[in-house]
Parts: sequence; structure tokens; C-alpha cells
Amino acid sequence: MHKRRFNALIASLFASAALGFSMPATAQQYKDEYKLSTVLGEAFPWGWGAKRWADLVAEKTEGRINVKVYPGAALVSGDQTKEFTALRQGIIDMAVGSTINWSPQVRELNLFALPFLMPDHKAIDALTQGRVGQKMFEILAERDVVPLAWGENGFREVSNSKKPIRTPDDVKGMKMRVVGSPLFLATFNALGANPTQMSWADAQPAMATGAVDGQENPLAVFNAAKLHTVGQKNLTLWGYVADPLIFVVNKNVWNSWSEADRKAVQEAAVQAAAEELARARAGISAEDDSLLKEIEANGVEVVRLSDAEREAFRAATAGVYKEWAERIGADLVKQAEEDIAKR
Ligand code: X2X
Repeated sequence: MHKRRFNALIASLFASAALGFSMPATAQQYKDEYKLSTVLGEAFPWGWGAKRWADLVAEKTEGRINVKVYPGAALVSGDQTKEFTALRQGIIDMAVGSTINWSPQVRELNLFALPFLMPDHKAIDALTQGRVGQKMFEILAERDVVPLAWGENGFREVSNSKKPIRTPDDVKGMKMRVVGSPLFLATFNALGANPTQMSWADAQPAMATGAVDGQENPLAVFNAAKLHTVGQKNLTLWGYVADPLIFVVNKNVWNSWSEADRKAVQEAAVQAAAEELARARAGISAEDDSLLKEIEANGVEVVRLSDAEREAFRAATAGVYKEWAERIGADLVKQAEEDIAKR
């Protein structure tokens, strides 16, 4: 490089430093507002957890980081399967997102949607809190986001307006709303249903008008969204998949914060996620089934499957499991199966 050009470069670097460019992060460079995306609002454990995170961040950073929650995937006009892309692009600063909604972009996240992989909450924990969860965080870290904690949407139970579902045969021909990657279409097609993909925003009117017969979502969502008021009178507890939630920050945003503030945001995420997860699991266990009772009191007929009945659904979707295990990564699925067996 010519000496004169080199000197000019040095001079311009100093000038830009003096003007505050390419300086280390300082409080002055923080945004006035950080946009946090979720699908569900504060009436749901998911949205509650996001608000809790925002509040804890404000508290722990003494107001330096001001987070506003945008529910309804509003930052992507309700198109929840575009959330992860928008997060990578910096249109979204932070998110509490479902593995389902990010699985079109991050194929490994489809793991949680393998039918009948996780039999209970301990199985979810064995994955998220073990080497599988660690691996997923590493994968996410390579995609411009900083993952901080695991929360939970929950086990997704199937409901419909037509009749009680006890056997795969009962699902035949039913118009089912699903979301996420093609894995969901494959599972419902294997059952002989007629699945269509749509956002949560579109799902509720579709149920109300009868454009679809049924849907699948966790009990906490079913109840808070009052799905009994849109014709969903039959609910079957089959626990075929569960979606964890992931608390993340866009990498550039993360890098713009001081070390102390990053620590505060991380601690806030871990605390909010733990509290959120407890809410997502409340009232649906053998010891405390108050949420289920509430749903039944609203006139919903709840079908509890025997092990043999559940097995029939597993058998009917075993081909989908096998095909998608390959797509997700045979090694990752094998690790997941091992860790669940050991739980
Ligand atoms: O759309 C759904 O079904 C929901 C709210 O559960 C998710 O965002 C995955």
C-alpha cells in the first residue's frame, strides 16, 4: 500500500473514532426500544413469559435496555413462520419463539415435532437441558442469534368440532389447521386427515366459520384462547408432540451491549423462562388437573386415551417419524431417544 494512502486511511480512522464511529459499545448507542416478538399475548404463559423477561431486563439493567413485546407475530404481519428470518435480519431484536415456527428455517428443531418422541415432561427436559438442547443452541448461535433459555408452549392436544377422536380412523377426512414445517402436514396426512397450514391469526376465524374442523395446541392455549367458543367441543389428550420456546437475542444487538448488560439479559431470560415453564405446565398433571377441569366445565368433552389407543396413533405415524428422523439428522435423533430412555 502507498505510504500516502496509508496515512490517509489512518487519519480517517482517527476522524471516525473521534466522531464516535467504530467505538466500543456505550450506553449512548443503545436503541430507545428493543422489539421482542412472540405469537401469543400476556393471557398465555408464552406472552406472559416474554413480558416477564422484558420487565426483568428493565429492572436488572436499570432501564438501560427497554424491551417492548410485540405479540401476534406483529413484526412479521402475523406470519409466524417468518419470525426467525426477520430475527436474523435484525427486523426483530429479540424473541421468545416456538421451535415449530422456526423449524422451516432450522431443520433440527423439527425434532420436537417427531410424533410420539416425548412421552412426558421429563422427556422434554431430558432434551432441552441435555446435550441435545446444547447442540440446538450451538446450531442457533451459527445463525446470527444468541439463544439464552428454554421455555415451553407445551404438549399439543388435538381438538375438533365434529366428534370425539379415539382412533386414527376418527381423524379421517377431518380438516385440520396446522402450522410450521411440512412435518406437520406429513403427520396429519398419514392419519388420513386433510391438513392445511395457516397462521394462528387465521386459525381462529377458520374455526369459527367452520373452514377447518380442528386444530392442535397445548391445553393452556386452548383454554386462554377459549377455543370452546369457536366450536372446539372435542379434545383428545394424545400428547403427540410438544413445542419448547427459546429465548433469543439478535447477535448484533447482543454485541452492542456491555458485558454487564448481557449478563443481566441472560439472567433475566433464565428466570423468566423457568417461571414461564411452570405456568405452561400448571393444572394439567395428575396431582393438579384444575385447568383440564376448567376446560371440561366449558362443555368440552375430553378424551383420555389408553396406552393401547395411543399406540395406534404412534403406529399410524411411524413412517413419518422414520422419514423425518433422517431429515433432522439420524445422530441427533438417536441421542434424543437415548436421553429420553435414560430420563
Ligand atoms: O400457532 C400455533 O398453533 C401456536 C400459537 O401454538 C404456535 O405459535 C406454535
